[in-house]
Amino acid sequence: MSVTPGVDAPTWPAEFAARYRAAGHWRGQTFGALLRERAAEHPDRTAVVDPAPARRTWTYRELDEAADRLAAGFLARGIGKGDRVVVQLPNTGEFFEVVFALFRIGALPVYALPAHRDTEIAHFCAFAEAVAYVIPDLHEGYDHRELASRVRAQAPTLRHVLVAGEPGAHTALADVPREPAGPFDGPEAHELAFLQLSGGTTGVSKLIPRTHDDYLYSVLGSNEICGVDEGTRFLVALPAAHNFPMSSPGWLGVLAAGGTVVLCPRPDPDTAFRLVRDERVTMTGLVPPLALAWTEAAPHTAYDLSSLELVLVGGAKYSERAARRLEPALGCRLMQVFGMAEGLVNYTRLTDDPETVVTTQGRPISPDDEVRVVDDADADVPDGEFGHLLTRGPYTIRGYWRAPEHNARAFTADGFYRTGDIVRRLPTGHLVVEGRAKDQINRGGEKIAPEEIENIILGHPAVHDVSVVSVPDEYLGERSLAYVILRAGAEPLKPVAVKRFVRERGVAAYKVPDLVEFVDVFPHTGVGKVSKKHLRSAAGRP
Ligand code: OOB
Repeated sequence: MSVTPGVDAPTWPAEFAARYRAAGHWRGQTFGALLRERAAEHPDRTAVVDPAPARRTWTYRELDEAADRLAAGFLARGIGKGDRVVVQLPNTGEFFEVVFALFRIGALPVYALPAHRDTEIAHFCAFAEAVAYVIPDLHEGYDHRELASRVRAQAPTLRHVLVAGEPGAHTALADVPREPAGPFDGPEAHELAFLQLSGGTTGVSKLIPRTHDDYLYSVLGSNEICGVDEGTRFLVALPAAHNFPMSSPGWLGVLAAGGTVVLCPRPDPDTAFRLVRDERVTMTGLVPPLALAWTEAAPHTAYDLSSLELVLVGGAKYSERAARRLEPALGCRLMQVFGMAEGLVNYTRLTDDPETVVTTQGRPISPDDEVRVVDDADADVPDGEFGHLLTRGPYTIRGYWRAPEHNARAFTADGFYRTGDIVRRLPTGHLVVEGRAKDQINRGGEKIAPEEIENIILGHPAVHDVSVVSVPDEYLGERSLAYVILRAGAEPLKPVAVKRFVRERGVAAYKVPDLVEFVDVFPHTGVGKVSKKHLRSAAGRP
């Protein structure tokens, strides 16, 4: 199932592509070629450490060869260029073998998170017309093989379910033939590398098509900003499939620089601190609630954290108060990162003064990132004033995968992405994130589209109407609250029954409403729509 450029995935107009190539941003290198290059330069250096349950390592040569052999095995199974493969693996070494094998043959990983369940996986398989789905056997006590059996029954394009571990009714990843790689028709750097998930504001999440060229540019730019080199030992504390730990500077940045990726099975301070000590970790990326947990635990830990040099914090707003505490507690530098899977990534810089690092969310990677801050009528506002952030540039997509109608709203006519974030730009170019215009909940970095959860709750026979909003939370930043209006004459429900109903529909646990309240009416806006602003303020949020 091939990909038609410009149709399945909108691309950059020719004059922009030519400009980004001429500037040297797009280098014409694929991820597969990059790994090959590093393996040739230093075959015996450690690329990946998977510490759990028994410590396993991959040298650059081993990872390169494993990717080649698995690539050949995928081809032998009929998985080829342009095919979509939903990859739902936790932070394990197999994740790297699988994604690099797919990159090499030009098949596109669709990055699911380990938390995703039936609703999300079925959607990814159907929408991407996936031919294969790669899972662990059990993860955190959950049997992904059963999930795969249910999804497979309703996904006509899905030909393979590959299991890292005991396969059950499916095929073991280990049984995919590991043939010596022959010559094959790999991707070109301007072609798609993978489909990333959007945080989403609509009932179902959109897929984000990223090319080798555009993505590598952001990754190598991130390496420069973060000082990543062959001595970097990066802890992947967040799920490896997420854009932040993949590219900011993330595992791809570290592998591009010849450093070492250390996988963290769980990001709690106890697990992570032990790994920092044992593996002499120098760098990691965290969402704000984790950064806070690490900050609070560090002064009391018995583990030696002195190898840590830099912690990046992003994915959600990091409060200034929490930011001020990180460096003294962890004994390392802090960098804030404000990024999005659609493209634009901002970092504070190692050369910024300490106030800028704790009070801003950084400035863009590239001089060719175009940033506009505009009012409701798309007119630019002066620096220092609040406005909607629009952006266009060498690594920001021009449209979502197969979503022309949504693209017409999410992008301006001249190709700027409407981020949905409300920011202020300082004269230095640094951005301060002040809020959000998009209908989304950011639960400690995990994004929830209220509409998706509202649609599920509306399926309950006792429910007349529902509105899901965010409420402030000291630890997570935001939590979700479902306001529910029951049908006249319906049996009263308990909040827990609504939560159970959502959970049983099979969605990621972080999307189950934290709170449920029953009301008689919603406040409405002038045009008769439910006013989320009023609901949020009723819940104590301005
Ligand atoms: C990262 O990517 P996504 O795609 O999960 O979410 C993007 C959205 C942004 O539009 C913004 O609303 C929010 O997440 N966000 C932040 C933030 N970083 C992301 N809001 C406030 N402060 C921040 N520092 O979350 C992502 C991708 C790459 C690197 C880092 C984060």
